[in-house]
Amino acid sequence: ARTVERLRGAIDRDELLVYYQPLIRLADERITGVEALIRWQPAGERMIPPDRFIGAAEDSGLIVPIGAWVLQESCRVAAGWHRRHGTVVSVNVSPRQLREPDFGAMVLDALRSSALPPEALILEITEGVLVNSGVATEQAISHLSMVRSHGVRVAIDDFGTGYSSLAYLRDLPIDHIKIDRSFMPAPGVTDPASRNLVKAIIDLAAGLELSVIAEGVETAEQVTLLRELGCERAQGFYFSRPVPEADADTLIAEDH
Ligand code: G
Ligand code: G
Ligand code: MN
Ligand code: NA
Repeated sequence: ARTVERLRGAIDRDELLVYYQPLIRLADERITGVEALIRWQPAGERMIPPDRFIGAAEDSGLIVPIGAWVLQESCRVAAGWHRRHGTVVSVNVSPRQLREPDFGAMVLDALRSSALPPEALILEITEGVLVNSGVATEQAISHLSMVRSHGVRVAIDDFGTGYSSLAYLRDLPIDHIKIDRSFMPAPGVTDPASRNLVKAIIDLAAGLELSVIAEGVETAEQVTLLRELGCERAQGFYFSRPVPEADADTLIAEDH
């Protein structure tokens, strides 16, 4: 309850900020985009990571204005990077946001006011949003289909951690899958099963014409494996942690 009270004022007090983690094309290890990741920096206190407040923001509904702010802010920042370097931006969307009737209008508004082309925006959703049956699911699908018709791309985040049904990958409005970091073989682990699991996901995606982003890449061995298996893009501490806007700006500029 205290978290919700404090979070309520956080936007007005300018305590929220967005960090950016580079998305790397494995073929040449260049930065092709960034994932926007929210942070909360209350004055004079330690920074609060999203795990500590996203849950409360969802339960209280505050994720709706907060999510709109993250989208506005990251589209604004990414528009400059896109103009200069052609990079894209990937933004996390909570299930709660997709229950808002004006979700699609909110997205198009963020694009218009930032002048970021729709093709340069990826929305990340978790698979649960699309596979439970019911009104909320249908509404989410219709929102995503609408923004997709304007050119926005949709990614399944944390792929492989949720549901067993795979039919949705074929039937639903999706462009990318992000392989959850729990699938990356741990350092020193060379058993065929771990490798084959990653391979199976990459091959499945290829068969459905979905592009793959591997998450949580921390070692050179993982990079080599992913490249061998034909994975297109990756992100993780091996390349860069999520960093403040100014640092991301430097990373992108130095790379292009
Ligand atoms: O940034 P970090 O790696 O600590 O993120 C932890 C979790 O918080 C991740 O699951 C991420 O998807 C989620 N998260 C980060 N930023 C946002 C955001 O802007 N909106 C939503 N809904 N989730 C976010
Ligand atoms: O759920 P989502 O994919 O949005 O979560 C992103 C989260 O993963 C962020 O909290 C980010 O800091 C974290 N992350 C990014 N790269 C790595 C990595 O290489 N290793 C680990 N352990 N976490 C990572
Ligand atoms: Mn994500
Ligand atoms: Na993820």
